[in-house]
This record gives sequence, structure tokens and C-alpha cells, in this order.
Amino acid sequence: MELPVLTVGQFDLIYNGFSLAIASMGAAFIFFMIGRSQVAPKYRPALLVSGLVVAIAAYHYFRIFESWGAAYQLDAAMGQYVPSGEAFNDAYRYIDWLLTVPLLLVEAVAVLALSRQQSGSLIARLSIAAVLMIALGYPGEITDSNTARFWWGLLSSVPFVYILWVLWGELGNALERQPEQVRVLVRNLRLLLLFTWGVYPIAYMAPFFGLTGAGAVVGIQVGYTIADILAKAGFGVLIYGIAREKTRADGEDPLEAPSTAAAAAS
Ligand SMILES: *C/C=C(C)/C=C/C=C(C)/C=C/C1=C(C)CCCC1(C)C
Repeated sequence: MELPVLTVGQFDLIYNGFSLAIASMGAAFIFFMIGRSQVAPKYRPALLVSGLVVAIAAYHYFRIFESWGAAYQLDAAMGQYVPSGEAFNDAYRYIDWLLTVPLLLVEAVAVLALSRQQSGSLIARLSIAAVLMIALGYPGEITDSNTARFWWGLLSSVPFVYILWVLWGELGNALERQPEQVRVLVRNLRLLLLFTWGVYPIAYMAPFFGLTGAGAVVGIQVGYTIADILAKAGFGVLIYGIAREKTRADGEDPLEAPSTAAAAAS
């Protein structure tokens, strides 16, 4: 999209949002890596995947942040930020999604604790849909035509609805199999998934809500950034919570005194 002139407040809001994303993803990475030792071995791969997701996102937000700074310069006479002529590279975001969305799907499926064969097929189907969703959204993201934006967005929504539909159903089935204290967490995970993933198409549609130029850019960038923090770091924290509860329910809590754990085992 053509970059509009921005007020200092608009420029800073996006700039600070990217900065917040780097801090959140970096902190989440440390949390997930340390958290691995607090869950039973069978839940550790899920925390490792959470760590990979936020590490990949931290790197891309760093690149996005740098690109944003280079794409604008302050016009002191106008008191506004004007495009510097250097392009703002939106592709970092889409490349990030191509890598992190399939990994997030792996995390979600891991919670279901299906047989290896079932989860393999589910991950394959969902990942193909994710790649289609992102690849179809990109041409709409970078065009200046609202008509083209609409049609690409609509096409991208087909695999999007498929993913949410399948995960909602599968997480619902998994609910029945969970111990009581895990059930509420899986229910929250399902809601977080729906509400955070739902933000992306809404932010994408900012130009259709009467927002033009600067307003649209702020809506899209701030919307995606908030959604990314919740869908990656927030989602991982819930996965950690589920893994902790299941570890406790299995009587394998590594945070309990060894004598207690041994007594429980005997
Ligand atoms: C960590 C990144 C995540 C979870 C990204 C999720 C992205 C989406 C759910 C994007 C969806 C889109 C549509 C449904 C239509 C318009 C184009 C997209 C790609 C923004």
C-alpha cells in the first residue's frame, strides 16, 4: 500500500507497538524455555514449539521495526512524518505467518493428545489450509485497489473458516477427555484462538470501515500487532498452563518436593 503522511502520534503508536511486540516475544521465549523443566517430559515438545514461534516472531518484529523507522522521516516544518521513499516491507509479516501459523497449529493439536496417526493427518490438513489462507491474503494486502483487496480477502477467508471450524470441533471433543481442572483451560484456549485469529481479517478490512490513508495503516498495523502478541505469546502461556495442570494430574509434578513425588508414585 502507498504510505500516507502520518501525525507524530500515529507514527509513534505503530513504532511503539512494534517495540512492544519485540519485548513480549523475547520475554515469552525465556518463559517457555524455563517452563519446559516444570512440566512432564511428554509436554516439553509443545513448550519448545511455543518458544520457536515467539523466537521467529521476535526476529521478524525486529526487522519490521527497522523497516518502519527507515520508511519515514520527520518533516520538522510540517511537524509530521512523511514517507522517506524507502519501502516499508510488509512481506516480513507474511513470511512470519507462513512459518508460525503451522507451528501454532502443531501446538493446538498437541493439546488434543490424539494418536500419532490422527494428529499427523490433522496437522497436514490444517497446515495446507494455513498456507493457502496466507498466500491468498498477501496479494490483497499489498494492492492499492479496494476491490482487489476485497476479493483476495474473501478467498483467504475460505481456508480460514475451515481451520477454525475444524479446531473448534476437535478442541470441543478433547474437552470431554480432560480432567476437570484442565477442561476450563482448554475452553479458554478455544476462545482465545477464536478471538485472536478473528482480529486478523477485521484489521485487514480497515480500509472498508471508512478508514483511509493514515487511519487504515494505523488500524491494520496496530490490529495485527496486538493479535500477534495474544495469538503467539498469550496462546503459549495457556498451553503452558494446560501442560502444568496435566503434569499435576498425572502426579509427576517436578516442582513438588522429591519425597512427596516419590510417596505419590509408590
Ligand atoms: C501468529 C500469526 C497468526 C496467528 C496469524 C494469523 C493470520 C490470519 C488468521 C489471517 C487471516 C486473513 C484472512 C482470514 C483474510 C484476509 C487476509 C488475512 C491473511 C489477514
